[in-house]
Amino acid sequence: MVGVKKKEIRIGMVGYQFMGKAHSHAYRDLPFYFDNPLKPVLKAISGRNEEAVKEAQKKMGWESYETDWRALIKRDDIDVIDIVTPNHTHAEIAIAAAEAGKHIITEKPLALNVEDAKRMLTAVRKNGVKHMICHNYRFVPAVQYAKQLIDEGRLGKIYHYRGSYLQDFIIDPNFPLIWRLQKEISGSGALGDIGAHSIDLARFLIGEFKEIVSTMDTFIKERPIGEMTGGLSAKGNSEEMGEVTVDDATSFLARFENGALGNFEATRFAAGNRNKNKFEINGEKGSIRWDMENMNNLEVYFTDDEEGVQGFRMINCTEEVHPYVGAYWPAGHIIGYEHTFIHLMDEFLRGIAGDYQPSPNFEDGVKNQILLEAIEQSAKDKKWIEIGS
Ligand code: SOE
Repeated sequence: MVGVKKKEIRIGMVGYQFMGKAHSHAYRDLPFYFDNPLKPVLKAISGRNEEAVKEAQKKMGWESYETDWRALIKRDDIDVIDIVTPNHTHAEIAIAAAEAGKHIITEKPLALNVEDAKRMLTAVRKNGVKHMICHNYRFVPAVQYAKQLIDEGRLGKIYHYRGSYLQDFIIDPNFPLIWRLQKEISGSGALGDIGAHSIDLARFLIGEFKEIVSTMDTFIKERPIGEMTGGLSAKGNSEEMGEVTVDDATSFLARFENGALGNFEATRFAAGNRNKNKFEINGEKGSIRWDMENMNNLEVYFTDDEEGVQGFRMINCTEEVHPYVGAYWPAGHIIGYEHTFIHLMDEFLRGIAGDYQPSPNFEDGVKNQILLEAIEQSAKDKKWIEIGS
């Protein structure tokens, strides 16, 4: 309603690099496109390097900064803590934020291991705060539309799920040993960084995993010690070498609770594939496929299409009927990567305002982490593993 001032929700963000930029942009653009009951206020950003955090504060439009996340959490002018730091810090920050009564949104994977992930879930439940994990690809309009088609039964019984996430940013052996390649900071490699997204998409689209078997490898075992950035374009700056302690590539097979068979691949060694996150789902009445590199399009095939004109057809998911896109441009005017974060934040703030728990949340994060751990274990033991809850 014109003239009615919206209730503000005050955000405090820990971290400010790649994901910090994506989240900051989402909070800023959200009110421009969506009529969310809450108006995000970029209250404070935190980081240990004062120069860098000050620079980020100015550039991304935050009101103030802190150099210690503990100080951020103590502030009573902050309602939400947004965690965009490397993975090994998620648990400590999230648990402290929950205990301080803040709502929490964190980057994926939830933690380094299942034990920490479960402690995080316990903390948010005990303190009654809302929580979310940033599996942003769920919020691509074409992916949301695929989910609608599947839920309406347009594919019938599901037989196959094929999910792959292919990147190539570390294929050069001189690419440095960034934190994403160190197990004690990242938990795992391609598996937890990008395979986690494929796992989340599969769970979102067709349901829970029943069992898995996997194999993984580290092709380049040592790399130059680099800058401590997560940057996908980091440069080596030393003769000194350090050990890569995570997987470069992981493949796994799965069976789902609904009887479908799954085939998954996560790799950072697929030359030419910059960010190819894709899936194909085959059911008794048709198939659906999607690829992040053409994120607005969904390809569908239905067995009951007329003979002679059967074949995959491409839907450009930019029409009013497609989720989220009506808020932007006329049909055919596409949206991009950054918009997935706007949709995710919109859902998060609606959950806080409407007092419901949005998804994907820490419960999804724990289920994802159980799979990540099982996949690593299976590769070690060379055996199928049942997925518990
Ligand atoms: C790097 O591999 C990365 O930024 C991931 O960390 C993100 O989760 C993925 O969306 C894009 O690639």
